[in-house]
Amino acid sequence: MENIISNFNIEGEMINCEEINTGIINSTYIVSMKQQDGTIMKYLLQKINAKVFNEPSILMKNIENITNYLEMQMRKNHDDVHQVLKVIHTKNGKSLCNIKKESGERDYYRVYKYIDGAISYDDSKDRNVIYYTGKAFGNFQKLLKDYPIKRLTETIKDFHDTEKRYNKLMDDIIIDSEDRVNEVAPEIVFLLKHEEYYSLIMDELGTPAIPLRVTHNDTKVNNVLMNKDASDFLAVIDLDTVMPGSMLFDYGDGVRSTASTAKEDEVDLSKISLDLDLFEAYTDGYLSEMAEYLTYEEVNLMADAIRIITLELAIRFLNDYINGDTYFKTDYEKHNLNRARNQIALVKDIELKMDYMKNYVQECYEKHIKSKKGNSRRRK
Ligand code: ADP
Ligand code: GN1
Ligand code: MG
Repeated sequence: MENIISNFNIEGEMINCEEINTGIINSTYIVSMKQQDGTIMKYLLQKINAKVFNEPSILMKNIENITNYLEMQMRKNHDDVHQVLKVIHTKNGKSLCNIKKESGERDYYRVYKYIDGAISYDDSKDRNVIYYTGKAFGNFQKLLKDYPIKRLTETIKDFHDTEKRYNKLMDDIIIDSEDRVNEVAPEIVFLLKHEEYYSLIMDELGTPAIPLRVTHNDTKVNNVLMNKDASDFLAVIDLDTVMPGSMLFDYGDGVRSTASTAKEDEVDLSKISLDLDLFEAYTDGYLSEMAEYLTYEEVNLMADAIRIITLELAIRFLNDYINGDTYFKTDYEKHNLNRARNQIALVKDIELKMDYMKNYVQECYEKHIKSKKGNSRRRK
């Protein structure tokens, strides 16, 4: 690690390097550097998963464009509370350092400034934390609402094209390369029965009804850093999947990942449901930032989006299982299958609560629109 760090424009002597094991894609390390005056500076070193992101330099270009723009917006708004990820360059001015391995393949590393004084919750059920998670991602989209979207590259093609992901699953079921299809018949039947939902968002994406926006695409609680007493968010992190897309996937994934009563790989399916209190908290936080910029159709589809993204994750986990676990990191043989079953159980519960959620989204949207109108009348 010392070798890798020495390529970056960082001062001091490396005294510690600790791996963080929360993500299931990249490898992440907190690196502590002792300065000449004895103080310690921390950095975040990441090895980018090149199997998932096959053009790391394009990905870094996206991240630098977005972080520079966000910094500019925050300066304009005199926001000195929230922070933006800061990319540290290599000694020759690059955002990535690549190291050739014996196999001839390359590993790609990047470094961010470590954001200190923050708490990263991996699995919080605290209403406040979830409210500020929704608010952080809403604020992120709001600050980027006028960003020239053509400047952004799709780092993973068709990332949230649920229908394409479903079609790929169907193709791979026929190939059955690992001889695992036999044991997953009930899951396949469940996904077949939900075909009508897969193209609901994508069919209209890019039209005025569902406009292309800058989206984060991984709106989990651990991708927001909170302040110490969870009375505000500090920063939105993990910008690898920032791409043009629909706010519906970001919102839906935010609720899916934060409001489930169980972890994504819980095997006791009776423990899995959607916590309506947390759903409300996330929705309230998100709409407090974004309500006034959303279209009628977007608001209308928000609750459906929670079901669609959960189905998408079930499809992705099941597909990875059938293909021999090549994408998501797994700890044991049926890890991806258990994740798929978990997401299917969550869909079943979401369906029971759909009417309630639709009503709540509408009420909450109206509440925020009214309060914005009230504020702008008072300003006049
Ligand atoms: P992954 O793509 O594997 O999820 P992340 O970029 O989200 O990787 O980083 C993993 C964890 O590292 C985060 O959940 C957070 O706890 C911590 N982290 C990431 N970036 C920073 C940062 N700049 N400052 C402090 N902590 C960070
Ligand atoms: C992956 O980066 P990480 O581990 O937070 C995945 C997301 C999934 C998530 C499910 C690039 O996220 O799409 O929702 O796992 N990221 C990528 O836990 O595929
Ligand atoms: Mg992450």
